[in-house]
Amino acid sequence: MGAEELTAEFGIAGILDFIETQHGMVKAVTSLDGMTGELYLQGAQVTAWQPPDERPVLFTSANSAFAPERAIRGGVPIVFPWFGASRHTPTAPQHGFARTATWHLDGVETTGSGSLTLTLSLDDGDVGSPFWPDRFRAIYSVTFGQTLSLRLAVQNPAMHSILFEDALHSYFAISDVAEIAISGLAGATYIDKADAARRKVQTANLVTITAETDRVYLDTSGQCVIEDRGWRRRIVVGKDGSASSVVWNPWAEKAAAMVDLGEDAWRGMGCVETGNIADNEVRLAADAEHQMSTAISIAAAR
Ligand code: TA6
Repeated sequence: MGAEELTAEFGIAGILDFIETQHGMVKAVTSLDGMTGELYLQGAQVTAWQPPDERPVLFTSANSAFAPERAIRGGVPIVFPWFGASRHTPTAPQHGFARTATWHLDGVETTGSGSLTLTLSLDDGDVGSPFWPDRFRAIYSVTFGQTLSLRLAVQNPAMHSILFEDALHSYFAISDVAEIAISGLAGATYIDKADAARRKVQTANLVTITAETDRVYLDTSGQCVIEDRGWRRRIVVGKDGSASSVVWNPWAEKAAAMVDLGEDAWRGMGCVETGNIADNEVRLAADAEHQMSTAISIAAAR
């Protein structure tokens, strides 16, 4: 469906509109009680969310491709059905196909408390991936409000179980990478992808970033908090149905090689992701549903 048809069917005057970008991509733009947000149909990717009287919470690169079937650099990409490189098919696209597929918008709902929920879906018939033979149906609900709530449900219509990884690969806007500390991961074991995937334990109470950081924390179901001293705010990342958390910043050298990121942009972004990865991959029984969600909110600095 094009932007005009979507606006006709789902648009809400002054609250929700659909726009076609110069690259032919369709996005939803919302504004409600001072809160603003944005979501692309490609990847069902939230690319902006800003509560009233607050700085933008999500980071989206100005150098991102924003072109059909190219991953958007920033916001909240949906990683499914594999995280990183596929263990089965090295030629398969990094982080799966969900983030470059076009999702269907199935419903829009406003609630009395100043929030707007969009419900989107994707199934195997939409992607026909040569890299993943299984049937699935994914349903994603996005609630823009004082809190940004994201819930991914994956259904298995097959007669046998399926195995997959998933993640909500959130990019947060920060004052400076040197000014943040992340709590909620103390004591957890992590796979250090910046150090030959060695397994280590998070001994320090807070995670700070002083070099390329790419860690998959395992068996951790608690919330994370990004304490940003520079902007004197805390980004609270609550979650459910997720046993893994990922912390990522490419740092200078890797960032310089990423055309869709740009020279110094890496200083102003930090990924704290919610997922089920590696040892925590999901085995979903026949006819069953898996749900994973994250709720992102802003709190004042302590
Ligand atoms: O979540 C961290 C990570 O897996 C890193 O290894 C890095 O590759 C990042 O994702 C970005 O991946 P992308 O495919 O979007 O360039």
